[in-house]
Amino acid sequence: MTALQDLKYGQWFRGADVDGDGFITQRDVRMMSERYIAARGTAPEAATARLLTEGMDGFWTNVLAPMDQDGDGKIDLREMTEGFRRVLTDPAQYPEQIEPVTNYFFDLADLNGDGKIDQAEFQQMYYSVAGVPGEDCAAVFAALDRDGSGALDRAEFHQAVAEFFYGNDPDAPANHLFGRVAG
Ligand SMILES: [Ca+2]
Ligand SMILES: [Ca+2]
Ligand SMILES: [Ca+2]
Repeated sequence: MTALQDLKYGQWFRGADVDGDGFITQRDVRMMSERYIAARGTAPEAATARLLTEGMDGFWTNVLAPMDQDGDGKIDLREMTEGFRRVLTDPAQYPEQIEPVTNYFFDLADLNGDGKIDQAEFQQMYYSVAGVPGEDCAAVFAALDRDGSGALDRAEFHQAVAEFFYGNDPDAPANHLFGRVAG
């Protein structure tokens, strides 16, 4: 596997370690859900909020928790990198592994509910939740919006997330989806 994937996974790890203790735990995953929901201003009991929380819990149980090699209940950077490399080998698995969570996230990020994520919506979610700087967001958004329509539809968004997790193209704009990576 490649250095590029290590860089991408490392960037994702920094965002996912919400409390900054150097590990991803179930608590981080819960806090991530809460932040997305708070950024959206959605009531936690609303359907989209509940679905995201359940989806993220499932992502923890099915994808992250099995990476905990030493069984301490925490995923460190090495465990996560090795786990992603082991598990995320086949883009054909995207519909089972990542698509459900991405769908909930899309619904939450689509603030005005028009089925598309425009630049302001994109920027708000990434800045307020993952701390991705606004200028990175603007550049990534422009590159992902290939037809220049000013918005990402659901298919474009899935394509970007799939490229981030499975792709190996150093020039793919989706590499920077969770903050700029070097190289
Ligand atoms: Ca943590
Ligand atoms: Ca561990
Ligand atoms: Ca929208």
